Amino acid sequence: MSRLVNGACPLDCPDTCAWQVEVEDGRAVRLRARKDHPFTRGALCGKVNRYLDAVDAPTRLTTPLRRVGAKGEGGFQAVDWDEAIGLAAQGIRAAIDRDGPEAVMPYYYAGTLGQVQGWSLGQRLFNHLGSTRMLGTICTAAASAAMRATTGRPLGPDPEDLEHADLVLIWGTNLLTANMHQWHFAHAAQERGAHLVCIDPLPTDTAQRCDEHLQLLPGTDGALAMGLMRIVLDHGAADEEWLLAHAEGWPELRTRLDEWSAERAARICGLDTAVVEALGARIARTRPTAIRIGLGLQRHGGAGSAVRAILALSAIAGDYRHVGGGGLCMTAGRFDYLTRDLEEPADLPMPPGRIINMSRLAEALTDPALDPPIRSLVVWDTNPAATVPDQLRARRGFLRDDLHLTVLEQRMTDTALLADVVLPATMQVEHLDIHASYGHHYLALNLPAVDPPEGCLTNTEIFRRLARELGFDHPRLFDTDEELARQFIDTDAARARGITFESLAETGFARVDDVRGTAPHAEGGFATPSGRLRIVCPELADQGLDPIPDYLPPAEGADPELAERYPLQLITPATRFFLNSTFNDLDGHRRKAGEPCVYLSPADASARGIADGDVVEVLNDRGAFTAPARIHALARDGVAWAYKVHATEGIRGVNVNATTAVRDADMGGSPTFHDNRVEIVRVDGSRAASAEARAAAVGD
Ligand SMILES: Nc1nc2c(c(=O)[nH]1)N[C@H]1C(S)=C(S)[C@@H](COP(=O)(O)OP(=O)(O)OC[C@H]3O[C@@H](n4cnc5c(=O)[nH]c(N)nc54)[C@H](O)[C@@H]3O)O[C@H]1N2
Ligand SMILES: Nc1nc2c(c(=O)[nH]1)N[C@H]1C(S)=C(S)[C@@H](COP(=O)(O)OP(=O)(O)OC[C@H]3O[C@@H](n4cnc5c(=O)[nH]c(N)nc54)[C@H](O)[C@@H]3O)O[C@H]1N2
Ligand SMILES: [Mo]
Repeated sequence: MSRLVNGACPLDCPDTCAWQVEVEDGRAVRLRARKDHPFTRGALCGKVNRYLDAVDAPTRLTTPLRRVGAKGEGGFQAVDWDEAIGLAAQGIRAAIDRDGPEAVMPYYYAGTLGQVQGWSLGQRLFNHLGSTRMLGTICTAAASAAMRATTGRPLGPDPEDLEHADLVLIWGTNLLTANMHQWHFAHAAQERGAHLVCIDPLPTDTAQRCDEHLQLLPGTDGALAMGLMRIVLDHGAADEEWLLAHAEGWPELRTRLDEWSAERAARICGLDTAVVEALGARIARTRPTAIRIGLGLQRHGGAGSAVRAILALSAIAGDYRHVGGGGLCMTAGRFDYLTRDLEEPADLPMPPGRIINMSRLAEALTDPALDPPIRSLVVWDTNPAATVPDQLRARRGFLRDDLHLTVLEQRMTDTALLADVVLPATMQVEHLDIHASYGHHYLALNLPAVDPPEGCLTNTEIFRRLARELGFDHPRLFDTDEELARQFIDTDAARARGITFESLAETGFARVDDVRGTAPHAEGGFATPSGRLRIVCPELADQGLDPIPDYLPPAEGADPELAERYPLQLITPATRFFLNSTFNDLDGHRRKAGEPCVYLSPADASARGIADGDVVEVLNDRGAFTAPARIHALARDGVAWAYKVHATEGIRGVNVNATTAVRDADMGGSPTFHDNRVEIVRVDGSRAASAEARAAAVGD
């Protein structure tokens, strides 16, 4: 007899799919997408429909481990849970005794987007003990800060309403890879005759399926947005009435646009003026235009400014008046009013701790001036040894003998390999969780379907045991998983919508608003003090930023001196069959993903004597990685790419982040992964080296 249990995909992806687990004899035997979930629509992606492979994988961690031998050698010994928790607590206590609580730092991210397993008791414990606090910037910080400044919170049209737009700009995101279920709604618009434009330096699969592809230079989106606004204005299509009623700062922006022209924008973006003019004219005449703003474009030095300029573009022609029109980046703002932050309950004492930007981890772990140094790092739901910028420097930090590292994990990651204590965690089909979404408007409850392997505990249970071992007794550190899930939606707004733990347990998911089929910002309704969209945001001046939208060049992309030494820009975006490093330990996923490669244009390859398949080194002052080269006919000259985190030495080891920089973007302390100059050189002895060269080498 089998039964079906409602759940949700936990991955860090805008789609947060609703699924059902089929359980037979206590085992999860099949995973099915919910057909009745309006965003999931009966399909899981190519990586998650094999999620159960990860649950049963031979690479799954099922017993606590302590390090034996030197750091980084990979020697571990199985220990029982009491000893493991004792060792983790000892690492924390020793750091506090030596340098105070700020010598302890928690490090977490979105390995699961579940509120319970990701964003509750761990943060409570470390906040309560007064540790260093982590500023969570690694993914969306520039876009989030830009939206805070402009729309107050991440708000916009309902992603499902994109099907009503007549022009859709898919800007800085590869929907078919990273936000697959959004594609359905863009495609539905296309089928109706809408024009789809992809704005991306790379020839992605999404770009191939759009009607037009603007293959601009990386980090120049702000210039494109300014140029397009100027053209819209010149066509007399600025919606003055909407702008004056529902936006702040239109007169200042209009003046700023005097400095812009199609030619100037085209020159900066490396595009034909006629192409920019044509798109501007199309925007001027097409209502509604929708802009799906991706996160890829905000991994550059001028990222926040670019998102602000694009949001201004989304407002200039009055698109927010129409169903499906306007700018859409993330949807988190739809959940704020009906959910609660589980990390900082009001009744839990939380002494202030210093704040460290997670994207600067490599620096924080190696900076001799950091006082106190980080001596105990506790990591969950993330694999920073692979995913933070400046990987080689981070690795040196992780290898410090005076750093105690505890890692909660499901599998042996690059980070877990460097740990003093590894604590095996449960997976989504084994624990309770509750999910909001950053790409649609549905909450989901994930019920445990099966028992975890003996030897695995939920993150929350690990933190309860750690809190007890450390001698804490505040009840908020010991709430059960169900209590936490209930607290998340314990608001009047949720009750008013009939959303309760019980209702979610019954249905699996619930819509959080009624904006589908409406134009929610036709009359403003933004989360700013005035409810208006802030084209000009005066507070930005206090941060040394321009309060009026404008183009801010990328850091390395626009550096001519650096361009001499490192002529190629390297973008390292999402790849289809992994999620960051998640699933890279699974044979099936690895087979589908293929070998990690670096892609470059025919001209860039031939200028370097590189043939397709040659092993090359990708390098800059920070480090290098090697990979086979792939020559891509549609690559733009000067712009190469390699997929993020895809390690080149087996499943772990050096990856693209050996070359990326610890550097903040203009807003939010965001990292700048795609703003990265490199050179690519053929490695001697690579496959295509000429026979003579090979013979000569042997002769030597
Ligand atoms: N299959 C899969 N899905 C994923 C992920 C994954 O690893 N695999 N990752 C998840 C996570 S954590 C996130 S944050 C999202 C990320 O998903 P996206 O928002 O799609 O972000 P990226 O993959 O960083 O980059 C997307 C696109 O932006 C382009 N891009 C880079 N620089 C620029 C620029 O300057 N201007 C413009 N216009 N485009 C630029 C890249 O070429 C790339 O095609 O996806 C999530 N979904
Ligand atoms: N070069 C380059 N680097 C990038 C990016 C890029 O575009 N280019 N993108 C950046 C972005 S957008 C992001 S979001 C970061 C993401 O980087 P990470 O947060 O490091 O993401 P993952 O590699 O997926 O690691 C998540 C880990 O969480 C674990 N996990 C999942 N669920 C649980 C759980 O319930 N309990 C425990 N204990 N563990 C769990 C998984 O096994 C996995 O190892 O990477 C960034 N790195
Ligand atoms: Mo991300």
